Amino acid sequence: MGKKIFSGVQPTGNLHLGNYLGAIKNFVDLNNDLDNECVFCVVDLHAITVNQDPKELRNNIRETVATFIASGIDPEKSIIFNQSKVSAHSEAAWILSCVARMGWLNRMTQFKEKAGNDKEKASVGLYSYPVLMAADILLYETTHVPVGDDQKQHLELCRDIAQKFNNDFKFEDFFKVPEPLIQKEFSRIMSLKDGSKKMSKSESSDLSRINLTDDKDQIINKIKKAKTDTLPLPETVAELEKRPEAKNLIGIYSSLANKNLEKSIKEFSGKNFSEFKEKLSQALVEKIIPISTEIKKLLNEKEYLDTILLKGCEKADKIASKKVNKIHEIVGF
Ligand code: AQP
Repeated sequence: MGKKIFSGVQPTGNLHLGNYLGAIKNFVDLNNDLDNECVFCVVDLHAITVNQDPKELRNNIRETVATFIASGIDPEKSIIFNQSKVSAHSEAAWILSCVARMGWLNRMTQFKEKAGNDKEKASVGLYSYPVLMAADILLYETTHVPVGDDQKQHLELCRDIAQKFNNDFKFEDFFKVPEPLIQKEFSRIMSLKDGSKKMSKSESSDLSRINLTDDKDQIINKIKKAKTDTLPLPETVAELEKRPEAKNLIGIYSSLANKNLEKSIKEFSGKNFSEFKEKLSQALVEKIIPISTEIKKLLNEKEYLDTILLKGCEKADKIASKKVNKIHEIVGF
């Protein structure tokens, strides 16, 4: 039987290699399986949990759609839409926020990381973000959620919320309890400047990430400047444990080449980083340049992108509004 897939990407600009290898690449494979029903959401409501410039946000919404399509998601096969235009998401999020417990949210590490030392000044939305994420997923009878490793905890919370709602209202299986689809290897791509930090859009240095809109020279330059250590490449996987930057770069190479770490290590063991980096740049250019060229082309076709969103919103709204109406009945509205 096919899977019902839901996942989202925030339109916060600078979509990067981590987003691609951790999530979007997986979306494409799931989209290509004819048995699956996929919904891919541009989560603009999530984006405004931190300040956004309205004009940039509008452009970033289109850029996210363009990235989905340029990466290989077929808008005829999968639903692509933006969250703010399907009001069931906000409605369900409110109801589910009355089911979720403060204690559960207090444990979310992403809030702690993003709010930093000044939690008092973080938006309430940033705190309750995982409840909205649960609503997104649960509205579509989702069976599987493809995400990067950083979203694992939010997905566990979503499962807890679904189960508590089903229990509280004595409605077994009303919400399907979704399974995470997190790749076993390479599910967390790290910064090119610091192997202990996640590659991220909000990192101030552009040299820390490969953007999906980077050109060939930018990619080559970023890989040249990527942090490494002074040792030659290792001979075993175990040796990588204490070498986070080397592990990350070999991981990126392996993921692009669809190889496991062991195979890549065999290919490069004992060689120096400059030789490896050349091969890595080549693999990146081969993968990223066709995507970045297509993104740039699609960004000139605003009407086409807007039509995809409009059609996607109509399809998504049909599914989500039906589910939210049932939620109303169940809670007694
Ligand atoms: N470094 C990463 N490695 C693997 N997967 C990643 N994802 C994000 N970063 C990595 C996955 O990409 C999907 C979309 O993420 P998002 O854009 O909605 O939000 P995010 O996880 O907050 O992305 P960033 O880049 O880390 O943004 P900032 O800098 O704003 O915090 C998700 O499935 C995510 O797991």
